Amino acid sequence: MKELRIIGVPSDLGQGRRGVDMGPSAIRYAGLSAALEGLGYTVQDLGNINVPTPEMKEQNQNTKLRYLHEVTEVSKNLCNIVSTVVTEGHIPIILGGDHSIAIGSLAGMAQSSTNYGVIWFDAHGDMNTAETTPSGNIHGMPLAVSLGYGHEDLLAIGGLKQKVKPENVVMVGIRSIDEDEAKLIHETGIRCYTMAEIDRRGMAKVMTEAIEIATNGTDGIHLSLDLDALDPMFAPGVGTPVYGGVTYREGHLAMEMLASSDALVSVDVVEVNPILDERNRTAMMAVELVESLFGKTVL
Ligand code: NNH
Ligand code: MN
Ligand code: MN
Ligand code: MN
Repeated sequence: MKELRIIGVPSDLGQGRRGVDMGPSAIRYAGLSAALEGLGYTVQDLGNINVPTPEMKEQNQNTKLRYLHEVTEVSKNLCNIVSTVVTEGHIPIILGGDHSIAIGSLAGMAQSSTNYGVIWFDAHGDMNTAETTPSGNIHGMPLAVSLGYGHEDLLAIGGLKQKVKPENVVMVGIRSIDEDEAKLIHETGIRCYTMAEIDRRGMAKVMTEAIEIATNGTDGIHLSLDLDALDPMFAPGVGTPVYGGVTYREGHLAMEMLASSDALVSVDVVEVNPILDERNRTAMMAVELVESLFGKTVL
């Protein structure tokens, strides 16, 4: 059995609401390591990456992208650590922090192969570029960057421009796309399972297809799990909640099906914001989902 390595990235530089930098602590406090050990895994927590706090920095005025320089540095560090973990044959579990950290995790994965499938579990597309972003927040851009679209500093991380192939990328849980962001989704042709499609066809069919797309000829699946994919009823502690999300059981079913696929190579768990949360329940939800992802069953 592969060993698990936990990496914390306490970054809130990629979005506008403070507190998501405490996500790694909240998820650890909710019992992540013990839960995974309970499933029989050997788990090692590598601690947190060093991330500057916004108070230390003047926001760079030369660019529309907020904290571009700092996000780039954090991403490079994460890229190196993820790459080392994968080269050693382990599965990295990367705890955010806002979703900008996925730039570094996918860059790290790409050091060993540019042939991983990606399942982007999110309310949002995260397919904005410097040209299309309405907010300047880099957490709205990581999937675009990983596909080779966006600011050159972000594309240069890890040395190769395109980290993943569009034909093996799937989005699940989507219900909020910015007007200009939609163009890149169509242009790249990535498969986007909206909530409307999940409602109509059911999570089981959607995940069967999603796993098929992400494993078709690939070396495994990277799951990027944004907790705002879940309905705010089950995950209130996120910076940009959107009604009409994935239910408790739909979320678990998706993770259980991924566990059965036996294809998971790495995972991000992002956007948990303890300041906005209710008694750490979003972090607890995150831990529960990760348990299902790593094979927890009833019997
Ligand atoms: N699309 C918006 C933006 O670019 C919001 C992105 N927010 C997220 N993404 N939480 O997952 O700013
Ligand atoms: Mn700066
Ligand atoms: Mn996201
Ligand atoms: Mn989101």
